[in-house]
Amino acid sequence: MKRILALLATSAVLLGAHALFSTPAAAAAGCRVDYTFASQWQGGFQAGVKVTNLGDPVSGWTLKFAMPDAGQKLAQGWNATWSQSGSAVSAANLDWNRTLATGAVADLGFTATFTGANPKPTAFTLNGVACTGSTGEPTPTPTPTPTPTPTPTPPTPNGTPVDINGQLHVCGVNLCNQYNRPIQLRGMSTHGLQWFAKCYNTASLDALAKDWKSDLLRVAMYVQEGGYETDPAGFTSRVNNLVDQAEARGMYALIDFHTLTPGDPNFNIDRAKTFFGSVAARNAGKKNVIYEIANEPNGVSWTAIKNYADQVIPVIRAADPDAVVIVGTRGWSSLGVSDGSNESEIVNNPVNATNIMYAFHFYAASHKDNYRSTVSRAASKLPLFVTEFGTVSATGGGAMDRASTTAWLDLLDQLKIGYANWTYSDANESSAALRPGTCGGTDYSSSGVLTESGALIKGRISTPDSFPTS
Ligand code: IDC
Repeated sequence: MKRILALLATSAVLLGAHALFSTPAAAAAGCRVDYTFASQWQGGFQAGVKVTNLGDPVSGWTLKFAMPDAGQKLAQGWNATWSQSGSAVSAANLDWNRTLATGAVADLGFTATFTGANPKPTAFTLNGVACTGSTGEPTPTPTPTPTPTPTPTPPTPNGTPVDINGQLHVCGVNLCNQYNRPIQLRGMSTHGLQWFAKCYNTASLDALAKDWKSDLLRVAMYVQEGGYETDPAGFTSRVNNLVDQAEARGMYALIDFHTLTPGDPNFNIDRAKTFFGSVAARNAGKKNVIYEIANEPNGVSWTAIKNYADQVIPVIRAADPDAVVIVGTRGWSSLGVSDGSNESEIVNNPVNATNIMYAFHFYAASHKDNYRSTVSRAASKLPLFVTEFGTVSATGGGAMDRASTTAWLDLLDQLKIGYANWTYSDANESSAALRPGTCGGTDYSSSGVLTESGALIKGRISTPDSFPTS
């Protein structure tokens, strides 16, 4: 069902782009392209393409360029409709970014495979006019192995993520630290506590904090499927214990009320009020707690979700007034996209509270360009947090999609959107970061315990944070 809806949404975007060809677009009188290698891996790379319109405003555009090496093949692109024929690549506007005023920028990107050398593309044009200001001009001598743009590593002072950032709050569309500066938190989600409690012990949490350098632990407390509803006091105490474990290691704890089936969070509203009233009172004095009140609403309108949020948030605020609260969104926290909608229903009818963010979830093999373009657009209007994502398909299994995961994480880095990966567990499914059997042992640190997904995500999470301190 999710897949069908996603396909329909994709076709709608493509139809929208087609319709534009009947609208004559003014020719651009000039343009500049800033082309960057965002990252590179064995046989593949990701590039950013920023197009600045230096000419008259346009109401529809196509960017064209040439891949200089026949082995460079576009895998996927975002924020435009991409195609390739031979070495010629074209990227046509989507509906939402069709207009480009003079000086305006379209921020595009793509992933591609390559064999042999990997020089920069050449001959950028916008609506047929050469982008002479381009920094993506042919390099006189193609560099055989370009160095990926290094991530700037500002001097982050010593200390854990919670030491440095302290109590968090929402500032505009960002998450800000105690210095009122935007930060991005990168970390892992537990699997369901009712199934994988043994994966959260001293050794595994030490490895998560020290080796993975995880900024946060999302504590996924299922409500159904053998979760909270079967033992409210027991699950509340397990969650509190993990909040303490995260705090002791300087990690933020994201308390996830993991509703999934039934999809209407109102089904659990009394449980939610009891649970959040209790955990908020108990943890009010801590700086490391973030509340996520509904994992993935589905089969339910935004109005119903908002009604739930408008009732549950005051319960949290009464006990813990300054904590950030994250609200799940329609269509399995897809900002509505998996239901054929988008973020505008939230923008037009936001939750009645401050210091809140909205959840967005993706599974990289299932959710691609149309979801990425929604997030890039929505991120300028709504505070977003990717409280759950997988490198695989939405079933939690199937092949890992490295290119799509890389595209997603680069986008989230660029937008400073925090994220938690599903899952830090040894579940027998490809989304799990640890190989089956790991949680029965004591080694959580060697590379041998990591799955393909775990290795990719650990590589992303363990890079230095950039947390401003003034
Ligand atoms: C999946 C688990 C799987 C478990 C199932 C039970 O990976 O082991 O049997 O839940 O409901 C979500 C949900 C998350 C899912 C995950 C993968 O938030 O609970 O976990 N997923 O399907 N949304 C999209 C994908």
